[in-house]
Amino acid sequence: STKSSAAAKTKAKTSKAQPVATGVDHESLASGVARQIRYGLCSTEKDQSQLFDALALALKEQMLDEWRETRLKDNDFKQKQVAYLSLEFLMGRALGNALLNLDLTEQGRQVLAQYASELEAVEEYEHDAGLGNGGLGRLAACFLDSCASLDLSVTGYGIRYQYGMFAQKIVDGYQIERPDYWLRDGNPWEVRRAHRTVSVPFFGHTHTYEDNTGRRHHVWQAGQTVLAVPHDMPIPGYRNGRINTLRLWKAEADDDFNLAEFNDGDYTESVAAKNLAEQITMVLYPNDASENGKELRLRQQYFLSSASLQDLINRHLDKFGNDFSQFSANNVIQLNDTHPSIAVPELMRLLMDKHGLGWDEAWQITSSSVAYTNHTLLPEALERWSVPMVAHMLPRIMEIIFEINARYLEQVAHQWPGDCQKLAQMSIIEEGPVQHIRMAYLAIVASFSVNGVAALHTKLLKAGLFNDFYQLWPEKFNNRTNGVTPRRWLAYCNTQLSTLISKRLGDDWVTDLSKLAALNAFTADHQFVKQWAEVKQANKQVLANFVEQECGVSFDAKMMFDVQVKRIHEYKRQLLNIMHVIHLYQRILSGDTQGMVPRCVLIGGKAAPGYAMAKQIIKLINNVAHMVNSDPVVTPYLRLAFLPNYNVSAMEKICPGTDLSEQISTAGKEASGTGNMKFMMNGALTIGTLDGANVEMIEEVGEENFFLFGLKADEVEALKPHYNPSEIIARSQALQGVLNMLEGGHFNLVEPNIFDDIINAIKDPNDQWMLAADFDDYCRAQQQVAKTYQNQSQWQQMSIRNAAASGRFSSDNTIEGYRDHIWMK
Ligand code: GPQ
Repeated sequence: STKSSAAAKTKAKTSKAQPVATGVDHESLASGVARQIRYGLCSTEKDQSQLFDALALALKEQMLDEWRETRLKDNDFKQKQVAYLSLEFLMGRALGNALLNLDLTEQGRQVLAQYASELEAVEEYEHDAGLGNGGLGRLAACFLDSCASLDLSVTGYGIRYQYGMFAQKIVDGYQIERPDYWLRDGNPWEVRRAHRTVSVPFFGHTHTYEDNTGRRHHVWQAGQTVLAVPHDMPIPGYRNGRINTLRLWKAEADDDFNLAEFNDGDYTESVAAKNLAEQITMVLYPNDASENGKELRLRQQYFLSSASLQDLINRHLDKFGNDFSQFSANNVIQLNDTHPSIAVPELMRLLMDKHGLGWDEAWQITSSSVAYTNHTLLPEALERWSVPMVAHMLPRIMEIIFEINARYLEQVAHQWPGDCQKLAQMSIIEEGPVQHIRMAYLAIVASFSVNGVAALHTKLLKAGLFNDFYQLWPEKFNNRTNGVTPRRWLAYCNTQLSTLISKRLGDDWVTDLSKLAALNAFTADHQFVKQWAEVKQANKQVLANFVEQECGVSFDAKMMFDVQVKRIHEYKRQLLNIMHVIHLYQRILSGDTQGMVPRCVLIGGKAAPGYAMAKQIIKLINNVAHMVNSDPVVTPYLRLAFLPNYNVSAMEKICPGTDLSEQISTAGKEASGTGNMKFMMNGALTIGTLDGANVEMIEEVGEENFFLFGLKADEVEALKPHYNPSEIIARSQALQGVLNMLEGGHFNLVEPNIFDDIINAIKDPNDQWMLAADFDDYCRAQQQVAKTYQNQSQWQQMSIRNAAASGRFSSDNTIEGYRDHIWMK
């Protein structure tokens, strides 16, 4: 029946993103900026921050007509509507990207020139929208750009955190967290759309009654309701006239919020208590790939899920009234990890309790609308919510989860008759002193699609973590290898390389990155190779200036730039990197500089505030940097900097100027990685393990153009039971040298013992990350890097081959996969 809908039949066009003439009026940007300065800001001043606001406001104004037209068109449901639900959207800055996508960069420059300003200077006044932790949040942002550019009707639904990812300061080598009040100067891009406000229930109790026809009704008498007010951000497609929406919900108190509780109390106190409602969207939890079980986090998740689903349903009602027969043909809800998976029982609740559907009909709709993306195999990241907590905060939701579980376990019992262990093992409810809800299981049970984010990751999900489910429902599982948007991560952030590429290939590559493969034809063209090297050199100088400014460390653009930027996590092994730096340092001190290439090592990333080991690693990097950089014997060969406050706009300066990209996670632990792709696109070579999307990067570029080292995922698992680091240390001079130096307190003479946990971790037979096991092979691969770098013509050719092979990692390609195999299937 659902097959007959218009949306099901009218698939999105399957062509590549195609630039078309847009309705944007290029002439009026100048007058728009002038008017914004005069009437929008009521300003006479033309300082740079005012110019940023005026230009952003004028640009938003330019987008409004197409934004409205896009919305009106989509409200017709001719194309299936996708709701991308995510607790994180790591957008970074919007100005340069909007100018690029609207083809207004030149006009923008010219307008600013009239005010004696430069675009690059004005851009620095925009606060990063840091509404995410790392890869998962940035992936959502890249996806929004690709969806709009592919002319897909996809709405991002997220939370308008007032405080985004914390700002990281480094004081005496230690990480200090500072609040990121990114909205202090206002947000020129957003449009508050109060008329689409919805109300989200919390607490209270449920009761049931039968009406005179004998039908049972469930009523959730909420103890508290919170308003969700949409704040929309425009997502312009690349020169195609589509402006999609990122809808961010802000929590606000409704007029009788908490009034009941304060009935006998003070009027002013009860009004003041409205603050409690607003807490829900106050701050982003800064944990990357680890859950912390906080009640406020669950409130955020339910708030986002309920508000977004109500919004979807309201749009549906506007068009189809109370007829839900075509809902799942017209809508798909993509869950970005389990963070919004409470949407499953919430959709059931809304359909049954609010719109009168029966269980079977509601379940049919839910289980054919929801799709789930998993982003990690790490057990500490798998969300589990305590049953008593959910029962208290969301009583009706808890009832529905129990019912989903009961019905689903019948299916399990049918598949594995008499197997009680299977039932316990696969139950959505985990038994124990306190029952917990396994959110990943809930998501899998309710989803028509479950996908991993790289081929190896999906394979490991099917073979390990979700094997039981794979046996039950093999058809649900699929892989969608991650990608990054070539607009921000090449066309925008690396103007010089983009220009060089476009001179040879034309500019089709911006919407079809596979076109970069044609660069392979120029690896023997001396003129081209020389220009390629000159662009890298210029970008290295820009990066060196940035490092000098942010870290006070002088990087010499003639040295090799070796970079690892990502969240600090043990599995990502920044510690392995620093052990290699210490090894080089020792070699230099002992006069063994044979075959060494002068290198500048840059490491950046934030540690979750409660992650002690990650914080210790930051301190070690800073202390090693201090010793390395202050020794004139060492600095001609080696320099080291820790970059504070790594974020999206920092990466825009870093990836164009990097020679060597470090992707050195313990094999089997990094689901995909996406920084690896940004570096590759910009012509960096990679040193890495056979992990995540590295596997597919090697497939594309060839092992001879990649510095591969270390244990494979299956070897890591096989070694685990008899891993014996002391044996490995006894056989490795290099490793002994590093450990001796650490144990001798060389880097912490005035702070004894602060690195003891790190030293013990390396020697621990239970070290999951197997640092000692991979150390020697890592050093060998690093020597190969040095040798290759000394042959600059070979290095530059490899660099070109890497960029040429990066086409597969455009998020356009990834989104075409989601479109054809999940959303429009
Ligand atoms: N990832 Cl579960 C995050 O950034 N945060 C998370 O909470 C989880 C995963 C990352 C993952 O570690 C990377 O390997 C992926 O490339 C990225 O998600 C996007 O899929």
